Amino acid sequence: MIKFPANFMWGAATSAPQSEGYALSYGKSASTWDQWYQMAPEKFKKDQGPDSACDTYRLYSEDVANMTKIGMNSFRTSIAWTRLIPDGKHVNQVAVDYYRDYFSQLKAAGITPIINLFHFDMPWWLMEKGGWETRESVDAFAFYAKTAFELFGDLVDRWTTFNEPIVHIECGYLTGYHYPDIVDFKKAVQVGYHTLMAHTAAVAEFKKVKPDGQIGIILNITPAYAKSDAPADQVAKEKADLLLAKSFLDPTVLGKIPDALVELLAENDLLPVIEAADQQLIAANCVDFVGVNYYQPLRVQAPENPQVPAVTTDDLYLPYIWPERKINPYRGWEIYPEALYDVAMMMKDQYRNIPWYVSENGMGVADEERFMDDHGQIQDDYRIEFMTEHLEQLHRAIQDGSSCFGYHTWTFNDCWSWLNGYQNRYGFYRVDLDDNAKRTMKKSGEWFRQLSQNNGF
Ligand code: BGP
Repeated sequence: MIKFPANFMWGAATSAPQSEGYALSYGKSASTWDQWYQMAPEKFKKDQGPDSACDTYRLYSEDVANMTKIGMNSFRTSIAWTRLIPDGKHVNQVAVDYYRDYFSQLKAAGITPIINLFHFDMPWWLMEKGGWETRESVDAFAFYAKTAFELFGDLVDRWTTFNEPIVHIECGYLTGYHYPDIVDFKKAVQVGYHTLMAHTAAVAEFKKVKPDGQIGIILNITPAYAKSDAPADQVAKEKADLLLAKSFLDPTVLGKIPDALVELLAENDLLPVIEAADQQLIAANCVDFVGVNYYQPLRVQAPENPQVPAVTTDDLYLPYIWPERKINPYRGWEIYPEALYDVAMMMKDQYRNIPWYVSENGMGVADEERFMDDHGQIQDDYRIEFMTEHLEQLHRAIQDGSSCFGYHTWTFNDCWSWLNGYQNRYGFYRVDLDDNAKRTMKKSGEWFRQLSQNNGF
């Protein structure tokens, strides 16, 4: 029997833009996603835009009841910046009422809310001024954060600032899956830096408004694995670790941007514009906890003829496909639970054993209706196996001293996922878009209830 520590958090995560729907209703203004969808709907799988999110705005009470049914004791979602402060200045009371009722219902059901502030949903009014490219974004985010802490701080004790900052940086400015869909390494680094400073400013506000609360950040983390022991592959691994993991872990947990990262950026003419007081602010505003999103490992090899200065990350490290890998055939991602052990031990050994939790882990499946039985239930044994294997590794790391306090899956209801629309299903509940967003529990929901009731398996 595998038992997890007392008070372990069992739950799931989603985000406002992926679950709420009503993207331009009830006073909400457009985010980059809402605007991009208006401009280029063909980019979105099956033309499914943010309005196809799974209707939580209307169905949140039912969702809270469904969370209870599968034994969740905690849940992460986000606030939509564009719903709460549509013009960046004035609070939308309709949004305040909605979020207050939602968070109150969670608490009344014994489900601890973890509330995140930014899940890739940049307000369009700010994007028009440059989004995270401008320093103005730092102050705008700090104002939003302070407002949210003041409005909901009595209901929510645990907060996070950003979900996967590396993703909006990479996808927006290097690989083209998020707006503004450009390739510009220098801008990517500046966007990353302003994101870090926006996070820092939000933590500073939090310490003033809610000194008794807990503030963290959600990072997609895996230690990079090099193709070989050859020095060039090892250097590629170090560069990937610096850019993708240490860039946010070091300043947010240890209070300092690593010197080696500064050197790497300088060598490639990528240093961002900074302000004199920034380092002091970073040092004074470390997080209380970290959320780690983990899906698949990062495997890298040395690039063959890299350009200097680097034009894209391909000049620093290249993806490597491990021939022996086990793959999720329904999403194409490698399955490697051992990386969760490695990341857990990295948190222990390199990040002062800070309290952390798995804030996303899950298995995406395309065309999941093929696994529906005669009673209309999805028989997702593959997902149960995936999670069990990851939990075994997590448990091993906790036995070895890593301070992990919870496991949240991605996700609770099947939800809308950016350009991928509804292609990859992850939920414990199937959402039927043709039947008024009807929720039906999958087999994994029943499994999760047992898991949480037994605090193990
Ligand atoms: C994570 C994001 C989520 C969600 C998930 C699944 O990185 O935090 O927002 O999108 O990935 O992604 P996909 O639907 O592309 O498989």
